[in-house]
Amino acid sequence: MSQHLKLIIATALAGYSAISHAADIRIGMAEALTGPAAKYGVAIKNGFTLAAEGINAKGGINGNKIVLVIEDEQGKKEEAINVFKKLIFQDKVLMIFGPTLSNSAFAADPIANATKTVVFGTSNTADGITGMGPFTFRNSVMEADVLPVTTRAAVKHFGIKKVAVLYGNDDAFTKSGYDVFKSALADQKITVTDTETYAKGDVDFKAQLTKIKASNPDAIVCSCLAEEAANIILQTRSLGMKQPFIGGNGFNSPKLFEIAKDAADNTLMGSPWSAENIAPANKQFIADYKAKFNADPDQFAAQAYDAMHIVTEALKQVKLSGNPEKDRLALRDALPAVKHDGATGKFAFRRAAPKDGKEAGYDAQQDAIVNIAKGGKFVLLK
Ligand code: 1QQ
Repeated sequence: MSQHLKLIIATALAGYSAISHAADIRIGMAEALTGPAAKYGVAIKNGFTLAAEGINAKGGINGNKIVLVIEDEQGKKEEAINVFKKLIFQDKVLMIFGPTLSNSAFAADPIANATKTVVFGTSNTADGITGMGPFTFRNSVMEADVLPVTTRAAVKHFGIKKVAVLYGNDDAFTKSGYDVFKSALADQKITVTDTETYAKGDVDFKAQLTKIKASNPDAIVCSCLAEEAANIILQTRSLGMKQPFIGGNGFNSPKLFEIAKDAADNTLMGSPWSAENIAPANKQFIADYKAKFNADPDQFAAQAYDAMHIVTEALKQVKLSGNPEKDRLALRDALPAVKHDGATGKFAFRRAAPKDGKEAGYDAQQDAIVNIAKGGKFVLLK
């Protein structure tokens, strides 16, 4: 054998062993890093980054390092579609985390399902997300599981009997939250004094709030994203109304308090995560997050952090082949069995019911706890 041929074989073997023993695991992340939803998206990105760095520092997954391929979907449907295509076809990622909003997930997740690529939402809480197909997973707890617990807590804590409802009618998450609130209020025999809507980007809610004021509710139920929620709260107070708010997942952001400050006091909101949970996994997460980002984490960062660990648990069971199609299927088959006890507490997947006779994906099986805003932050409702 010529020296030249030996060299080629040796190089090829070295290359092969590099792939089989220490390959990069490329994971796509499509989140809203700019635009109105960026406060959520950046926290999510931080949660993933922190988790991936921690996992890599401990040797990675069976010796392989996680490499995050990060894309900004801007909180827009069309961008989410573009970015999903890039990640799947060009970057050939193993799976995708994201997108940030349910609204974008309804546009982009079908691409992941059509290409048999796992898409894992850590912040999508609308109904029907996992109905898009068997490759859609989420660890974000559905509004359908959280809101009835929150309204029940509001009755107990404030003794409310009648509420007004306000929601955004052109966003998948705010609409879905409205539907869930509506049926929870009916089930719990809470009277609705008035229902009002707004559209994405609205900044003046005085017309709706004046009608709500005239209907004299005990509390205001708001299915809104954080920025709109905060402005609604401020304008409610400027109209002299003192009613507490009851919100959904959109309220789970420091942005609410950056804008509304303590005008948001007494708002009730449900979430699986709390900064006050003193379980070791959560204490470690909070300390590491503060050390790295010099800021307090939120629920969105915690869910992203846990999701990376959930995928890591699944990948530990998988023998990666280097063939993206095969590896994507292997990941999808390994994920459902994962159980995790992380920053957000005990977690398991729950198979979603088939939709229109089509196989569905997996929702989060996790308990929600109710928080109350006090002095510009959420604390556990005791
Ligand atoms: C959704 C949400 C938002 C609040 C995510 C940031 O829950 O769009 O489903």
